[in-house]
Amino acid sequence: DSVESDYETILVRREERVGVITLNRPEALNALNTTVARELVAAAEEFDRDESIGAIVITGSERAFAAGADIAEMAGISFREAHLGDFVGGWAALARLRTPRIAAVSGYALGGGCELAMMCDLIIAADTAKFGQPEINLGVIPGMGGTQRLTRAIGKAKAMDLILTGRMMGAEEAERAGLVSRVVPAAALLDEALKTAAVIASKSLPSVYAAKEAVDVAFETVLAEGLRFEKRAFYSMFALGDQKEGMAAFLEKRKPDFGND
Ligand code: CO8
Repeated sequence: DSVESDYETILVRREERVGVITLNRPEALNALNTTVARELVAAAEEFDRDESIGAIVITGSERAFAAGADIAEMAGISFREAHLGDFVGGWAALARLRTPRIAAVSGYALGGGCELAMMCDLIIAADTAKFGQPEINLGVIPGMGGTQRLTRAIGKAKAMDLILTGRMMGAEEAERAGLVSRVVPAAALLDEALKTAAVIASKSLPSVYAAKEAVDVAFETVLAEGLRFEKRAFYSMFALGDQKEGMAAFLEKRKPDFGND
């Protein structure tokens, strides 16, 4: 473990090939203000540029992953300021990073918190996790992908239910609905997330990037385009030393030694 930098609202460390970012505004249940946005995106971008990092874990506290955008910061914003200032626009950079991200969610993941979790590639939830898009209760709607990513993740029926009522959904329901990859006891959450991240980080980096990109295309486009993209990406893997090594290792009944090239 080593602390990488001094941030005000997040803690950043690395565990071998895994970068760990912990939201750290306990006084506001990790509400996402502009400082959190700037710091979290900067830390994640730094990990993304670092070839020795193969996966990123984003987590919060036991009580809250993040209880949403910071309502105190947002309350007074005018339409003009929102529109011209694009105050949630900076978050999009996070979703574009190549490095796989795991959200390790305990407690509340509401509004922007749920949206942040959905910007990750996998969500691992503690049995205490509560997901929701309660923006409707504040007289607004989700603004950081909630209406789009939640609908694609869990379908129209459940997305409408959650977004129109603002109710919370527990970890079990979230797993059944397909939002969450795994549910584990709260005490085991970080360990499970770190182990999963380490498994991903042990694979060939170029294959992981290609696999993630291809799944993302399925999420973002129509089937025909996705299949075309997948085939191109698949064929391109045969230019890699790691493809030769991975297949040779299988045929020789040994473990592959990937060189990430
Ligand atoms: N913003 C600012 N402060 C918050 C937030 C928040 N979203 N959530 C909690 N807090 C603060 C509380 O004000 C309180 O502060 P204080 O102790 O100074 O009064 C402290 O955190 C603890 O919270 P509570 O006392 O309310 O704790 P409870 O256990 O009683 O309740 C809840 C927990 C149910 C999570 C409750 O705090 C709550 O409902 N929070 C708001 C949830 C919400 O509405 N989130 C959606 C916000 S809108 C949004 O996310 C829009 C997204 C679009 C753009 C995203 C950009 C990032």
